[in-house]
Amino acid sequence: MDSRGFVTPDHIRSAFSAAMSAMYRTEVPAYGTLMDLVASVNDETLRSDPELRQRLEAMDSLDRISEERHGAIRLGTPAELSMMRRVFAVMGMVPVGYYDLSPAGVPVHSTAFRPVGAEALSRNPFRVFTSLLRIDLIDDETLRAEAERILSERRIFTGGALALTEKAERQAGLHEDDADRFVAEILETFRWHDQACVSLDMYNSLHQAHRLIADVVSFRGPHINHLTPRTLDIDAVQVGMPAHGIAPKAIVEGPPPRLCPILLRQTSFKALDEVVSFNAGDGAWVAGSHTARFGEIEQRGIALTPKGRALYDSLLEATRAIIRPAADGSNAADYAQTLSRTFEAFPDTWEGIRAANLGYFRYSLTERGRHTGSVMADDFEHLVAEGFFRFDPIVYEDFLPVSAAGIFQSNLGDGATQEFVASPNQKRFESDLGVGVLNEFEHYAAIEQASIETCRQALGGLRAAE
Ligand code: OOG
Ligand code: NI
Repeated sequence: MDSRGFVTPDHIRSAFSAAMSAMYRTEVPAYGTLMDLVASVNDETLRSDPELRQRLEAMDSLDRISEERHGAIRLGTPAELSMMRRVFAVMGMVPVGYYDLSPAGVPVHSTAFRPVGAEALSRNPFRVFTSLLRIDLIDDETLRAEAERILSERRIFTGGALALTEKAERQAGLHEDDADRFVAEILETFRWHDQACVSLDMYNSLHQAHRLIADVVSFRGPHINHLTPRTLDIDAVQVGMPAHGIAPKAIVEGPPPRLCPILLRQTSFKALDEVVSFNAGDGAWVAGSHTARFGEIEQRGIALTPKGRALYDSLLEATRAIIRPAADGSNAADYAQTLSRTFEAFPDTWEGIRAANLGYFRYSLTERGRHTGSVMADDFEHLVAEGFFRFDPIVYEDFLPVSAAGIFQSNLGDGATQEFVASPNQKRFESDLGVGVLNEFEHYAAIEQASIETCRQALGGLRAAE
């Protein structure tokens, strides 16, 4: 609580993340099973790897892991996107990064709403991958106009949600009782609706244009479509899923298993076939089904510099030039082997990654550094080499477009890959959003730089590093 009696945005975000998790557990029971599996794998991993535990403790991030998750929603209109931006701002979440999924055959573009800054992230790093439908990619003009009309008529926020968001903006904060009501009202937007707002015929037409278009346009709100806990050992969870009655997708997206994890590895289980009733007019409904909601897990590694990211992208591309993962899993073992072999070109020690300037680190004083007085005439690298500083990897907090496309596709059905004309549209996305998105690299660089500054001050008049 601050001096005016307002709760912090971090507090509201944590409450919202917990409320979403509780809701999704009742809506999608397999999510609860997955949470339990992840918790036991994480416990086991920490027990058998004291060095990992120590590093997470040093980074102040051990506590956040069991609470950590991301979700995803798909919005239909610019107005929904800009209102969602205001809602997330109340929880200390801002748009970071731009992802154009259209080259991968998914008619959306996206950003991730998340906290920034080391302190907020260590309190609760909850993020929401938020997509906006590219309605302009519907070829059929009549269908496009109809989809636009349907979307323009829906209201995805409750009156209470709008009023409390305005109040939070006006007062620059919320008191605890308002914050509780805010969380409850916003939860409504993310809830599943088993009654579609369109007829079965309309649903089928939208579905034919693209399954994702049907998912966005046919419902009253942008139901949360997955919630993803963070695991410390994704391969163990992937292997453990079938024994718990959950069928994982064929391959783990992202980099191969490594001693020093980089970026993000993800896997999901297939979307559920859910009973939905469609509006047949005059108060009548007909039964049908829809697949949208699924489960996902992820393992997060170090955030890469632009140089590291370029190396990651080129190695992933090189792998996929040799072998493309088939949706049915028939070449999964070959793919995993090729991926591991190709990624041998990426250094796999923290020092190697640091020396090649491939990743971001947070620096702190070692015992030795703490017990040394002022060090005047030495440079930063020398002091690192001398053991005055330790360096720990900064966790990657964002997403990967190729992985995201793989996750979308595995849940859209295997035949759903379609070609769209690629046209990066970041400017339009930002104008729909109402603000520019933050650049993820600048943000990690700032955290690294701030940690170096802190070390430098602690050591007295240490000369600036080149
Ligand atoms: C979002 C898919 C992307 C991830 O983790 O990369 C995503 C969606 O299916 O709406 O969540
Ligand atoms: Ni996801």
